Amino acid sequence: MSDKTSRRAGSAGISRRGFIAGTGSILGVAALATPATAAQAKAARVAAPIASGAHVPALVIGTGYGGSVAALRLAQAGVDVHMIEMGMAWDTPGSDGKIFCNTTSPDQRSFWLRTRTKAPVTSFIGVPIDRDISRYTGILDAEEFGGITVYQGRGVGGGSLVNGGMAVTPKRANFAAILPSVNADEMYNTYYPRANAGLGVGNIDPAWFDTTPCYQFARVGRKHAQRSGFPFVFVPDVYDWDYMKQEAAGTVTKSALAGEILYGNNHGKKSLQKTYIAQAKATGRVTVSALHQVTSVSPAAGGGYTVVIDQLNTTGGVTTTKTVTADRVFFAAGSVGTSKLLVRLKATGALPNLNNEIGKGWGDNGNVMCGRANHLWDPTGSLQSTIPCSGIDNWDAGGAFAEVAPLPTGIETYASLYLSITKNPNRAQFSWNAATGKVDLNWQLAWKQPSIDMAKSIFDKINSKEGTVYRSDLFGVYKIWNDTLTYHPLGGAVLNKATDNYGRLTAYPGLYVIDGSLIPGNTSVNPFVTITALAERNIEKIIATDL
Ligand code: FAE
Repeated sequence: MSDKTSRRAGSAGISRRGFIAGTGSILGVAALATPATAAQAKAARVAAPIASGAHVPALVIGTGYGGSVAALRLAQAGVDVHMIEMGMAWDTPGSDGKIFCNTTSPDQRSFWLRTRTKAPVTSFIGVPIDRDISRYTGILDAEEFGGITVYQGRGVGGGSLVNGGMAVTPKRANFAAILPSVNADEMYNTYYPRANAGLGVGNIDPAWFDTTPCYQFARVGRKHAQRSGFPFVFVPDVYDWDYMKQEAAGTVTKSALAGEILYGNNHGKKSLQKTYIAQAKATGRVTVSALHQVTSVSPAAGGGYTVVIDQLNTTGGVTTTKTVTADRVFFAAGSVGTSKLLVRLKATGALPNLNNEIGKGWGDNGNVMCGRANHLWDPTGSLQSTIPCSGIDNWDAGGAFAEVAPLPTGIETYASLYLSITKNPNRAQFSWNAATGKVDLNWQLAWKQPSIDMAKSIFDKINSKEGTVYRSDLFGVYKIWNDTLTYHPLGGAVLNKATDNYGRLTAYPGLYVIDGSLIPGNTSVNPFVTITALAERNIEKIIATDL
Protein backbone atom coordinates (compact mmCIF):
# COMPACT_ATOMS: atom_id res chain seq x y z
CA MET A 1 0.00 0.00 0.00
CA SER A 2 0.92 3.66 0.04
CA ASP A 3 4.16 3.60 1.92
CA LYS A 4 6.89 5.93 0.75
CA THR A 5 10.24 6.00 2.39
CA SER A 6 11.78 9.30 3.34
CA ARG A 7 12.65 11.93 0.81
CA ARG A 8 14.30 15.33 1.18
CA ALA A 9 12.97 17.19 4.20
CA GLY A 10 10.91 20.28 3.41
CA SER A 11 11.72 23.72 4.80
CA ALA A 12 9.87 25.50 7.53
CA GLY A 13 7.44 28.43 7.33
CA ILE A 14 5.04 28.42 4.47
CA SER A 15 6.45 25.12 3.27
CA ARG A 16 4.92 23.53 6.32
CA ARG A 17 1.53 24.88 5.64
CA GLY A 18 -1.07 22.65 4.12
CA PHE A 19 -4.37 22.70 2.59
CA ILE A 20 -7.68 21.20 1.89
CA ALA A 21 -9.82 20.50 -0.97
CA GLY A 22 -13.23 18.95 -1.37
CA THR A 23 -15.36 19.71 -4.38
CA GLY A 24 -18.86 20.32 -5.39
CA SER A 25 -21.78 21.73 -7.25
CA ILE A 26 -25.39 22.59 -7.55
CA LEU A 27 -27.91 22.90 -4.79
CA GLY A 28 -30.09 20.03 -3.76
CA VAL A 29 -32.64 19.21 -1.11
CA ALA A 30 -31.13 20.03 2.26
CA ALA A 31 -32.89 18.98 5.41
CA LEU A 32 -31.17 19.26 8.77
CA ALA A 33 -30.40 16.05 10.57
CA THR A 34 -31.10 15.30 14.16
CA PRO A 35 -27.81 13.84 15.33
CA ALA A 36 -28.07 11.16 17.96
CA THR A 37 -28.66 12.66 21.40
CA ALA A 38 -26.25 12.35 24.28
CA ALA A 39 -28.68 9.98 25.97
CA GLN A 40 -28.72 7.76 22.91
CA ALA A 41 -24.97 7.90 22.74
CA LYS A 42 -24.75 6.81 26.39
CA ALA A 43 -26.98 3.90 25.60
CA ALA A 44 -24.54 2.76 22.96
CA ARG A 45 -22.96 -0.55 23.67
CA VAL A 46 -19.22 -0.39 24.23
CA ALA A 47 -18.13 -3.77 22.97
CA ALA A 48 -14.89 -5.61 22.61
CA PRO A 49 -13.49 -6.14 19.14
CA ILE A 50 -14.77 -9.14 17.24
CA ALA A 51 -13.49 -12.48 18.55
CA SER A 52 -12.10 -15.27 16.41
CA GLY A 53 -14.75 -17.96 15.96
CA ALA A 54 -17.62 -15.49 16.35
CA HIS A 55 -20.78 -15.83 14.31
CA VAL A 56 -22.55 -12.62 13.28
CA PRO A 57 -25.82 -12.16 11.39
CA ALA A 58 -24.49 -9.22 9.36
CA LEU A 59 -20.89 -8.17 8.84
CA VAL A 60 -20.15 -4.81 7.21
CA ILE A 61 -16.67 -4.26 5.73
CA GLY A 62 -15.84 -0.56 6.13
CA THR A 63 -17.42 2.33 8.03
CA GLY A 64 -17.82 5.02 5.33
CA TYR A 65 -21.11 6.23 3.88
CA GLY A 66 -22.39 2.95 2.43
CA GLY A 67 -21.38 0.92 5.46
CA SER A 68 -22.89 3.36 7.94
CA VAL A 69 -26.24 3.44 6.15
CA ALA A 70 -26.31 -0.36 5.98
CA ALA A 71 -25.45 -0.73 9.68
CA LEU A 72 -28.06 1.77 10.87
CA ARG A 73 -30.93 0.43 8.78
CA LEU A 74 -30.15 -3.23 9.48
CA ALA A 75 -29.97 -2.51 13.20
CA GLN A 76 -33.27 -0.63 13.09
CA ALA A 77 -34.74 -3.69 11.41
CA GLY A 78 -33.61 -5.80 14.36
CA VAL A 79 -30.44 -7.32 12.89
CA ASP A 80 -27.21 -7.41 14.93
CA VAL A 81 -24.37 -5.91 12.93
CA HIS A 82 -20.61 -6.00 13.26
CA MET A 83 -18.66 -3.32 11.36
CA ILE A 84 -15.02 -4.06 10.51
CA GLU A 85 -12.78 -1.02 9.91
CA MET A 86 -9.08 -1.16 8.98
CA GLY A 87 -8.42 2.39 10.24
CA MET A 88 -8.43 3.72 13.78
CA ALA A 89 -11.44 4.63 15.91
CA TRP A 90 -10.41 8.33 16.15
CA ASP A 91 -12.10 8.76 19.51
CA THR A 92 -9.09 9.41 21.76
CA PRO A 93 -7.11 12.67 22.00
CA GLY A 94 -3.37 12.62 21.39
CA SER A 95 -0.76 14.18 23.69
CA ASP A 96 -1.74 17.66 22.44
CA GLY A 97 -5.30 17.11 23.69
CA LYS A 98 -6.67 16.89 20.14
CA ILE A 99 -7.91 13.89 18.24
CA PHE A 100 -6.87 15.24 14.85
CA CYS A 101 -3.89 17.31 13.71
CA ASN A 102 -4.31 20.27 11.39
CA THR A 103 -3.12 20.89 7.86
CA THR A 104 -0.43 23.38 8.82
CA SER A 105 1.48 21.08 11.18
CA PRO A 106 0.81 17.47 10.19
CA ASP A 107 2.20 14.75 12.43
CA GLN A 108 1.97 10.95 12.36
CA ARG A 109 -1.81 11.17 12.60
CA SER A 110 -2.00 12.73 9.14
CA PHE A 111 -1.16 9.85 6.78
CA TRP A 112 -1.80 6.14 6.53
CA LEU A 113 1.49 4.23 6.86
CA ARG A 114 3.77 6.81 5.26
CA THR A 115 7.06 8.24 6.42
CA ARG A 116 6.50 11.51 4.57
CA THR A 117 3.33 13.48 4.02
CA LYS A 118 1.89 13.68 0.51
CA ALA A 119 -0.14 16.89 0.47
CA PRO A 120 -2.31 17.50 -2.61
CA VAL A 121 -0.77 20.97 -2.97
CA THR A 122 2.87 19.98 -3.04
CA SER A 123 4.77 23.26 -3.06
CA PHE A 124 4.48 27.00 -2.74
CA ILE A 125 6.72 29.47 -4.57
CA GLY A 126 9.03 26.58 -5.28
CA VAL A 127 9.27 25.48 -1.62
CA PRO A 128 8.16 21.87 -0.96
CA ILE A 129 5.37 21.46 1.57
CA ASP A 130 5.76 17.83 2.57
CA ARG A 131 7.55 16.80 5.74
CA ASP A 132 8.79 13.62 7.38
CA ILE A 133 6.44 11.84 9.79
CA SER A 134 6.49 8.59 11.74
CA ARG A 135 4.87 5.60 10.11
CA TYR A 136 1.45 5.27 11.71
CA THR A 137 -2.09 4.25 10.89
CA GLY A 138 -2.98 7.88 10.16
CA ILE A 139 -6.22 9.21 8.79
CA LEU A 140 -5.56 9.98 5.10
CA ASP A 141 -4.38 7.35 2.65
CA ALA A 142 -2.74 8.52 -0.56
CA GLU A 143 -2.87 5.17 -2.32
CA GLU A 144 -0.68 5.06 -5.40
CA PHE A 145 -1.54 3.19 -8.58
CA GLY A 146 0.33 3.39 -11.90
CA GLY A 147 -1.25 6.58 -13.24
CA ILE A 148 -3.06 8.10 -10.28
CA THR A 149 -2.93 8.67 -6.53
CA VAL A 150 -6.27 7.98 -4.86
CA TYR A 151 -6.90 9.86 -1.59
CA GLN A 152 -9.16 8.08 0.91
CA GLY A 153 -10.14 8.38 4.56
CA ARG A 154 -9.01 5.65 6.97
CA GLY A 155 -10.85 5.18 10.24
CA VAL A 156 -14.31 4.88 11.71
CA GLY A 157 -16.26 7.22 9.45
CA GLY A 158 -14.27 6.54 6.26
CA GLY A 159 -14.06 9.50 3.89
CA SER A 160 -16.29 11.61 6.14
CA LEU A 161 -13.28 12.07 8.45
CA VAL A 162 -11.15 13.86 5.87
CA ASN A 163 -13.44 15.33 3.25
CA GLY A 164 -14.63 18.88 2.72
CA GLY A 165 -18.17 17.96 3.68
CA MET A 166 -19.59 19.37 0.45
CA ALA A 167 -22.95 17.67 0.25
CA VAL A 168 -24.30 17.94 -3.23
CA THR A 169 -27.36 16.42 -4.84
CA PRO A 170 -26.78 16.22 -8.61
CA LYS A 171 -29.06 18.12 -10.93
CA ARG A 172 -31.91 15.85 -11.80
CA ALA A 173 -31.30 16.32 -15.51
CA ASN A 174 -27.91 14.67 -15.05
CA PHE A 175 -29.13 11.70 -13.03
CA ALA A 176 -29.88 9.32 -15.90
CA ALA A 177 -26.24 9.52 -16.96
CA ILE A 178 -25.07 8.77 -13.40
CA LEU A 179 -27.20 5.73 -12.54
CA PRO A 180 -29.19 4.77 -15.64
CA SER A 181 -30.95 1.75 -14.10
CA VAL A 182 -32.26 3.60 -11.04
CA ASN A 183 -35.71 5.19 -10.81
CA ALA A 184 -35.00 8.93 -10.56
CA ASP A 185 -38.43 9.73 -9.10
CA GLU A 186 -37.73 7.45 -6.14
CA MET A 187 -34.29 8.95 -5.65
CA TYR A 188 -35.39 12.59 -5.75
CA ASN A 189 -38.63 12.08 -3.81
CA THR A 190 -37.39 9.71 -1.14
CA TYR A 191 -33.74 8.72 -0.97
CA TYR A 192 -31.90 12.01 -1.63
CA PRO A 193 -34.05 13.78 1.00
CA ARG A 194 -33.47 10.87 3.41
CA ALA A 195 -29.71 11.01 2.83
CA ASN A 196 -29.54 14.79 3.26
CA ALA A 197 -31.51 14.53 6.49
CA GLY A 198 -29.37 11.70 7.83
CA LEU A 199 -26.13 13.50 7.00
CA GLY A 200 -27.16 16.83 8.52
CA VAL A 201 -26.70 18.91 5.38
CA GLY A 202 -27.05 22.68 5.67
CA ASN A 203 -26.34 25.90 3.80
CA ILE A 204 -24.16 28.89 4.54
CA ASP A 205 -26.02 32.08 5.52
CA PRO A 206 -25.56 34.25 2.38
CA ALA A 207 -25.53 37.48 4.40
CA TRP A 208 -22.70 36.17 6.60
CA PHE A 209 -20.87 34.92 3.51
CA ASP A 210 -20.93 38.46 2.15
CA THR A 211 -19.17 39.97 5.14
CA THR A 212 -16.93 37.41 6.89
CA PRO A 213 -13.18 37.66 6.24
CA CYS A 214 -12.87 33.86 6.14
CA TYR A 215 -14.77 33.63 2.82
CA GLN A 216 -13.04 36.49 1.04
CA PHE A 217 -11.38 33.85 -1.15
CA ALA A 218 -14.81 32.63 -2.24
CA ARG A 219 -16.11 36.14 -2.86
CA VAL A 220 -13.12 36.74 -5.14
CA GLY A 221 -14.05 33.47 -6.85
CA ARG A 222 -17.62 34.70 -7.27
CA LYS A 223 -16.54 38.05 -8.70
CA HIS A 224 -14.25 36.43 -11.26
CA ALA A 225 -16.81 33.80 -12.25
CA GLN A 226 -19.59 36.31 -12.71
CA ARG A 227 -17.45 38.81 -14.64
CA SER A 228 -16.79 36.02 -17.15
CA GLY A 229 -20.47 35.09 -17.31
CA PHE A 230 -20.33 31.79 -15.40
CA PRO A 231 -23.04 30.81 -12.90
CA PHE A 232 -21.69 30.93 -9.32
CA VAL A 233 -23.50 28.58 -6.93
CA PHE A 234 -23.52 28.06 -3.20
CA VAL A 235 -22.94 24.43 -2.21
CA PRO A 236 -24.44 22.80 0.90
CA ASP A 237 -22.13 21.23 3.47
CA VAL A 238 -22.31 19.07 6.59
CA TYR A 239 -20.31 21.61 8.61
CA ASP A 240 -22.25 23.20 11.47
CA TRP A 241 -22.53 26.72 10.06
CA ASP A 242 -23.60 28.20 13.41
CA TYR A 243 -20.46 26.78 14.98
CA MET A 244 -18.37 28.38 12.25
CA LYS A 245 -19.97 31.76 12.93
CA GLN A 246 -19.00 31.35 16.57
CA GLU A 247 -15.46 30.43 15.53
CA ALA A 248 -15.30 33.66 13.58
CA ALA A 249 -16.67 35.56 16.58
CA GLY A 250 -14.02 33.99 18.81
CA THR A 251 -16.50 32.41 21.23
CA VAL A 252 -15.66 28.72 20.61
CA THR A 253 -12.57 26.68 19.85
CA LYS A 254 -11.59 27.20 16.24
CA SER A 255 -11.69 24.27 13.86
CA ALA A 256 -12.53 25.17 10.24
CA LEU A 257 -10.82 28.49 10.95
CA ALA A 258 -7.78 26.71 12.41
CA GLY A 259 -6.78 24.74 9.33
CA GLU A 260 -8.51 21.51 10.36
CA ILE A 261 -9.94 19.34 7.60
CA LEU A 262 -7.75 17.10 5.48
CA TYR A 263 -6.39 15.26 8.53
CA GLY A 264 -9.67 15.42 10.48
CA ASN A 265 -11.75 18.15 12.06
CA ASN A 266 -12.00 18.41 15.85
CA HIS A 267 -15.24 20.36 16.20
CA GLY A 268 -17.73 21.66 13.64
CA LYS A 269 -17.90 19.00 10.96
CA LYS A 270 -20.68 16.46 11.20
CA SER A 271 -18.73 13.40 10.16
CA LEU A 272 -20.47 10.01 10.12
CA GLN A 273 -19.27 9.43 13.67
CA LYS A 274 -21.70 12.18 14.73
CA THR A 275 -24.60 11.18 12.49
CA TYR A 276 -25.26 7.72 11.03
CA ILE A 277 -22.71 5.83 13.15
CA ALA A 278 -23.81 7.50 16.38
CA GLN A 279 -27.40 6.56 15.63
CA ALA A 280 -26.40 3.04 14.64
CA LYS A 281 -24.47 2.50 17.89
CA ALA A 282 -27.36 3.94 19.87
CA THR A 283 -29.58 1.07 18.73
CA GLY A 284 -27.41 -1.24 20.85
CA ARG A 285 -27.17 -3.65 17.92
CA VAL A 286 -24.05 -2.33 16.21
CA THR A 287 -20.46 -3.08 17.22
CA VAL A 288 -17.40 -1.65 15.51
CA SER A 289 -13.96 -3.25 15.39
CA ALA A 290 -11.36 -0.64 14.44
CA LEU A 291 -7.85 -1.53 13.23
CA HIS A 292 -9.30 -4.73 11.74
CA GLN A 293 -8.85 -5.43 8.03
CA VAL A 294 -10.87 -7.99 6.12
CA THR A 295 -8.64 -10.10 3.87
CA SER A 296 -10.97 -12.86 2.71
CA VAL A 297 -14.63 -13.79 2.29
CA SER A 298 -15.64 -17.24 1.06
CA PRO A 299 -18.64 -19.56 1.36
CA ALA A 300 -18.70 -21.39 4.71
CA ALA A 301 -19.28 -25.13 4.87
CA GLY A 302 -22.44 -24.86 6.96
CA GLY A 303 -23.92 -21.87 5.09
CA GLY A 304 -23.12 -18.18 5.29
CA TYR A 305 -19.60 -16.90 4.76
CA THR A 306 -16.20 -17.34 6.34
CA VAL A 307 -14.52 -13.98 6.84
CA VAL A 308 -10.82 -13.68 7.59
CA ILE A 309 -9.73 -10.53 9.41
CA ASP A 310 -6.26 -9.20 10.32
CA GLN A 311 -6.06 -7.15 13.51
CA LEU A 312 -3.49 -4.36 13.01
CA ASN A 313 -1.24 -2.39 15.34
CA THR A 314 -0.61 1.34 14.79
CA THR A 315 2.41 0.77 12.58
CA GLY A 316 0.40 -1.46 10.28
CA GLY A 317 1.67 -4.80 11.56
CA VAL A 318 -0.67 -7.78 11.90
CA THR A 319 -1.05 -8.80 15.55
CA THR A 320 -3.73 -11.48 15.16
CA THR A 321 -5.62 -13.16 12.36
CA LYS A 322 -9.24 -13.96 13.16
CA THR A 323 -11.76 -16.14 11.36
CA VAL A 324 -15.47 -15.50 11.85
CA THR A 325 -18.66 -16.50 10.07
CA ALA A 326 -21.41 -14.19 8.90
CA ASP A 327 -24.84 -14.90 7.44
CA ARG A 328 -24.58 -11.79 5.28
CA VAL A 329 -21.60 -9.68 4.27
CA PHE A 330 -21.84 -6.09 3.02
CA PHE A 331 -18.84 -4.82 1.05
CA ALA A 332 -18.53 -1.15 2.00
CA ALA A 333 -14.76 -0.73 1.84
CA GLY A 334 -15.05 2.14 -0.67
CA SER A 335 -14.58 2.00 -4.44
CA VAL A 336 -10.94 1.00 -4.19
CA GLY A 337 -11.23 -1.22 -1.12
CA THR A 338 -14.24 -3.18 -2.33
CA SER A 339 -12.93 -3.50 -5.88
CA LYS A 340 -9.53 -4.75 -4.71
CA LEU A 341 -11.13 -7.32 -2.42
CA LEU A 342 -13.61 -8.64 -4.99
CA VAL A 343 -11.08 -8.80 -7.84
CA ARG A 344 -8.63 -10.71 -5.66
CA LEU A 345 -11.26 -13.06 -4.23
CA LYS A 346 -12.56 -13.88 -7.71
CA ALA A 347 -9.08 -14.44 -9.18
CA THR A 348 -7.72 -16.50 -6.32
CA GLY A 349 -10.66 -18.86 -6.07
CA ALA A 350 -12.39 -17.67 -2.90
CA LEU A 351 -15.39 -16.31 -4.85
CA PRO A 352 -14.80 -17.66 -8.38
CA ASN A 353 -18.37 -17.23 -9.57
CA LEU A 354 -18.40 -13.45 -9.28
CA ASN A 355 -19.22 -12.17 -12.74
CA ASN A 356 -16.81 -10.65 -15.25
CA GLU A 357 -17.91 -7.07 -14.57
CA ILE A 358 -16.06 -7.13 -11.23
CA GLY A 359 -13.26 -4.53 -11.29
CA LYS A 360 -14.62 -2.63 -14.29
CA GLY A 361 -16.08 0.85 -14.77
CA TRP A 362 -13.76 2.77 -12.45
CA GLY A 363 -13.49 6.53 -12.81
CA ASP A 364 -11.98 9.51 -10.97
CA ASN A 365 -15.10 11.73 -11.10
CA GLY A 366 -13.04 13.86 -13.50
CA ASN A 367 -11.03 15.50 -10.69
CA VAL A 368 -8.35 18.01 -11.68
CA MET A 369 -6.85 20.86 -9.64
CA CYS A 370 -5.36 24.21 -10.59
CA GLY A 371 -4.56 27.61 -9.14
CA ARG A 372 -4.70 31.15 -10.55
CA ALA A 373 -2.48 34.10 -9.61
CA ASN A 374 -4.51 37.15 -8.76
CA HIS A 375 -3.40 40.77 -8.98
CA LEU A 376 -2.01 42.39 -5.85
CA TRP A 377 -5.16 44.50 -5.58
CA ASP A 378 -7.26 41.33 -5.42
CA PRO A 379 -6.25 39.56 -2.18
CA THR A 380 -7.94 36.28 -1.21
CA GLY A 381 -7.43 36.76 2.53
CA SER A 382 -4.99 35.41 5.10
CA LEU A 383 -7.80 33.81 7.13
CA GLN A 384 -9.61 31.14 5.09
CA SER A 385 -12.20 28.65 6.28
CA THR A 386 -11.19 25.12 5.33
CA ILE A 387 -14.78 24.38 4.33
CA PRO A 388 -15.59 25.10 0.68
CA CYS A 389 -19.03 26.58 0.12
CA SER A 390 -19.26 27.51 -3.52
CA GLY A 391 -18.52 26.60 -7.09
CA ILE A 392 -18.55 27.68 -10.70
CA ASP A 393 -20.96 25.73 -12.86
CA ASN A 394 -20.03 25.20 -16.49
CA TRP A 395 -21.16 21.56 -16.63
CA ASP A 396 -23.63 21.88 -19.46
CA ALA A 397 -21.53 24.15 -21.68
CA GLY A 398 -18.00 22.93 -20.90
CA GLY A 399 -18.27 19.70 -18.89
CA ALA A 400 -16.78 21.18 -15.72
CA PHE A 401 -17.90 22.18 -12.26
CA ALA A 402 -15.17 23.95 -10.28
CA GLU A 403 -15.12 24.14 -6.52
CA VAL A 404 -13.75 27.44 -5.26
CA ALA A 405 -11.32 25.83 -2.81
CA PRO A 406 -9.62 27.42 0.16
CA LEU A 407 -5.84 27.69 0.49
CA PRO A 408 -5.63 28.14 4.26
CA THR A 409 -1.96 28.99 4.70
CA GLY A 410 -2.45 31.74 7.29
CA ILE A 411 -0.78 34.27 4.99
CA GLU A 412 -1.99 36.26 1.99
CA THR A 413 -1.18 34.26 -1.14
CA TYR A 414 -3.11 36.16 -3.84
CA ALA A 415 -3.91 32.68 -5.15
CA SER A 416 -7.25 31.19 -6.13
CA LEU A 417 -7.37 27.39 -5.90
CA TYR A 418 -9.94 25.23 -7.67
CA LEU A 419 -10.82 21.56 -7.70
CA SER A 420 -12.84 20.76 -10.80
CA ILE A 421 -15.17 17.84 -11.35
CA THR A 422 -15.34 17.14 -15.07
CA LYS A 423 -17.19 14.91 -17.49
CA ASN A 424 -14.11 12.78 -18.15
CA PRO A 425 -15.24 9.73 -20.16
CA ASN A 426 -12.26 7.48 -19.38
CA ARG A 427 -12.82 4.36 -17.28
CA ALA A 428 -10.21 2.05 -15.83
CA GLN A 429 -10.21 -1.55 -14.66
CA PHE A 430 -8.80 -3.30 -11.59
CA SER A 431 -7.10 -6.63 -12.26
CA TRP A 432 -5.25 -9.26 -10.28
CA ASN A 433 -1.49 -9.36 -10.75
CA ALA A 434 -0.42 -12.85 -9.74
CA ALA A 435 3.26 -11.96 -10.01
CA THR A 436 3.11 -9.19 -7.41
CA GLY A 437 0.19 -10.57 -5.44
CA LYS A 438 -1.54 -7.20 -5.75
CA VAL A 439 -4.47 -5.65 -7.58
CA ASP A 440 -3.49 -3.17 -10.31
CA LEU A 441 -5.52 -0.32 -11.77
CA ASN A 442 -4.85 0.50 -15.43
CA TRP A 443 -5.57 4.25 -15.25
CA GLN A 444 -3.24 6.26 -17.52
CA LEU A 445 -1.90 9.72 -16.70
CA ALA A 446 -2.84 10.91 -20.21
CA TRP A 447 -6.49 10.11 -19.47
CA LYS A 448 -6.71 13.35 -17.44
CA GLN A 449 -6.31 15.48 -20.58
CA PRO A 450 -10.08 15.70 -21.22
CA SER A 451 -10.47 16.96 -17.63
CA ILE A 452 -7.84 19.63 -18.17
CA ASP A 453 -9.52 20.72 -21.40
CA MET A 454 -12.91 20.93 -19.65
CA ALA A 455 -11.53 22.88 -16.69
CA LYS A 456 -9.84 25.25 -19.12
CA SER A 457 -13.28 26.07 -20.50
CA ILE A 458 -13.68 28.02 -17.24
CA PHE A 459 -10.23 29.25 -16.30
CA ASP A 460 -8.84 30.28 -19.70
CA LYS A 461 -11.81 32.59 -19.99
CA ILE A 462 -11.45 33.98 -16.48
CA ASN A 463 -7.71 34.55 -16.92
CA SER A 464 -8.34 36.31 -20.20
CA LYS A 465 -11.02 38.53 -18.68
CA GLU A 466 -9.04 39.34 -15.53
CA GLY A 467 -5.61 39.65 -17.20
CA THR A 468 -4.28 36.91 -14.89
CA VAL A 469 -2.33 33.67 -15.30
CA TYR A 470 -2.28 30.13 -13.90
CA ARG A 471 -0.06 29.47 -10.89
CA SER A 472 2.71 27.08 -11.87
CA ASP A 473 4.29 26.64 -8.41
CA LEU A 474 1.64 24.71 -6.47
CA PHE A 475 2.00 21.19 -7.84
CA GLY A 476 5.74 21.04 -8.56
CA VAL A 477 8.04 23.19 -10.65
CA TYR A 478 6.30 24.88 -13.59
CA LYS A 479 3.32 22.56 -13.32
CA ILE A 480 -0.09 24.15 -13.75
CA TRP A 481 -2.43 21.16 -13.36
CA ASN A 482 -2.56 18.63 -10.59
CA ASP A 483 -3.63 15.81 -12.88
CA THR A 484 -2.22 12.97 -10.80
CA LEU A 485 -4.88 12.54 -8.11
CA THR A 486 -8.50 11.94 -7.31
CA TYR A 487 -10.49 12.48 -4.12
CA HIS A 488 -13.54 10.82 -5.67
CA PRO A 489 -12.89 7.20 -6.67
CA LEU A 490 -16.06 5.63 -8.07
CA GLY A 491 -16.91 2.27 -9.63
CA GLY A 492 -15.29 -1.15 -9.81
CA ALA A 493 -18.45 -3.08 -8.89
CA VAL A 494 -21.02 -1.19 -10.94
CA LEU A 495 -24.72 -1.41 -10.12
CA ASN A 496 -26.76 -3.59 -12.46
CA LYS A 497 -23.55 -4.95 -14.02
CA ALA A 498 -21.27 -6.46 -11.38
CA THR A 499 -24.29 -6.66 -9.06
CA ASP A 500 -28.02 -6.73 -9.59
CA ASN A 501 -29.94 -3.45 -9.52
CA TYR A 502 -29.76 -3.33 -5.68
CA GLY A 503 -26.13 -4.29 -5.06
CA ARG A 504 -26.59 -8.05 -4.66
CA LEU A 505 -23.69 -10.22 -5.82
CA THR A 506 -26.18 -12.70 -7.21
CA ALA A 507 -23.81 -15.66 -7.58
CA TYR A 508 -23.47 -15.58 -3.79
CA PRO A 509 -26.75 -15.03 -1.93
CA GLY A 510 -26.09 -12.92 1.15
CA LEU A 511 -23.19 -10.93 -0.34
CA TYR A 512 -23.83 -7.28 -1.18
CA VAL A 513 -21.95 -4.20 -2.39
CA ILE A 514 -23.16 -0.94 -0.84
CA ASP A 515 -20.60 1.84 -1.41
CA GLY A 516 -19.09 4.10 -4.07
CA SER A 517 -17.95 1.14 -6.15
CA LEU A 518 -21.56 0.80 -7.39
CA ILE A 519 -21.41 4.16 -9.20
CA PRO A 520 -19.93 4.05 -12.70
CA GLY A 521 -17.10 6.56 -12.44
CA ASN A 522 -18.79 9.96 -12.26
CA THR A 523 -21.59 11.71 -10.38
CA SER A 524 -21.27 15.20 -11.99
CA VAL A 525 -20.89 16.60 -8.46
CA ASN A 526 -19.23 15.58 -5.19
CA PRO A 527 -20.23 11.98 -4.62
CA PHE A 528 -21.08 11.26 -0.99
CA VAL A 529 -24.73 12.34 -1.01
CA THR A 530 -25.35 10.08 -3.99
CA ILE A 531 -23.45 7.19 -2.35
CA THR A 532 -25.58 7.67 0.78
CA ALA A 533 -28.88 7.98 -1.09
CA LEU A 534 -28.18 4.91 -3.20
CA ALA A 535 -27.28 2.94 -0.06
CA GLU A 536 -30.57 4.06 1.53
CA ARG A 537 -32.45 2.84 -1.54
CA ASN A 538 -30.67 -0.49 -1.76
CA ILE A 539 -30.75 -1.42 1.92
CA GLU A 540 -34.48 -0.67 2.09
CA LYS A 541 -35.08 -3.16 -0.71
CA ILE A 542 -32.69 -5.75 0.75
CA ILE A 543 -34.31 -5.57 4.19
CA ALA A 544 -37.78 -5.86 2.66
CA THR A 545 -37.03 -8.80 0.41
CA ASP A 546 -33.98 -10.71 1.66
CA LEU A 547 -34.27 -10.71 5.44
P1 FAE B 1 -15.36 5.30 2.23
O1 FAE B 1 -15.96 6.50 2.85
O2 FAE B 1 -14.04 5.42 1.58
O3 FAE B 1 -15.27 4.19 3.38
C1 FAE B 1 -14.64 2.94 3.18
C2 FAE B 1 -14.06 2.48 4.51
O4 FAE B 1 -13.66 1.11 4.39
C3 FAE B 1 -12.81 3.25 4.93
O5 FAE B 1 -12.98 3.70 6.26
C4 FAE B 1 -11.68 2.22 4.82
O6 FAE B 1 -10.65 2.42 5.75
C5 FAE B 1 -12.42 0.93 5.05
N1 FAE B 1 -11.78 -0.25 4.46
C6 FAE B 1 -11.24 -0.36 3.23
N2 FAE B 1 -10.79 -1.62 3.01
C7 FAE B 1 -11.09 -2.34 4.15
C8 FAE B 1 -10.88 -3.69 4.55
N3 FAE B 1 -10.33 -4.59 3.71
N4 FAE B 1 -11.27 -4.06 5.78
C9 FAE B 1 -11.84 -3.17 6.63
N5 FAE B 1 -12.05 -1.86 6.29
C10 FAE B 1 -11.70 -1.45 5.07
O7 FAE B 1 -16.33 4.65 1.16
N6 FAE B 1 -17.07 13.86 -1.32
C11 FAE B 1 -18.07 14.74 -1.28
O8 FAE B 1 -19.22 14.40 -1.61
N7 FAE B 1 -17.86 16.04 -0.85
C12 FAE B 1 -16.62 16.49 -0.51
O9 FAE B 1 -16.46 17.66 -0.11
C13 FAE B 1 -15.53 15.57 -0.59
N8 FAE B 1 -14.28 15.98 -0.30
C14 FAE B 1 -13.28 15.03 -0.25
C15 FAE B 1 -11.99 15.42 0.17
C16 FAE B 1 -11.00 14.46 0.34
C17 FAE B 1 -9.62 14.88 0.77
C18 FAE B 1 -11.29 13.09 0.08
C19 FAE B 1 -10.23 12.02 0.26
C20 FAE B 1 -12.54 12.70 -0.36
C21 FAE B 1 -13.53 13.66 -0.54
N9 FAE B 1 -14.82 13.30 -0.95
C22 FAE B 1 -15.82 14.23 -0.96
C23 FAE B 1 -15.12 11.91 -1.37
C24 FAE B 1 -15.91 11.11 -0.32
O10 FAE B 1 -15.30 11.20 0.94
C25 FAE B 1 -16.01 9.64 -0.79
O11 FAE B 1 -16.67 9.63 -2.04
C26 FAE B 1 -16.75 8.76 0.19
O12 FAE B 1 -16.13 8.76 1.45
C27 FAE B 1 -16.86 7.33 -0.33
O13 FAE B 1 -17.77 6.63 0.51
P2 FAE B 1 -17.77 5.04 0.57
O14 FAE B 1 -18.84 4.63 1.50
O15 FAE B 1 -17.78 4.51 -0.81
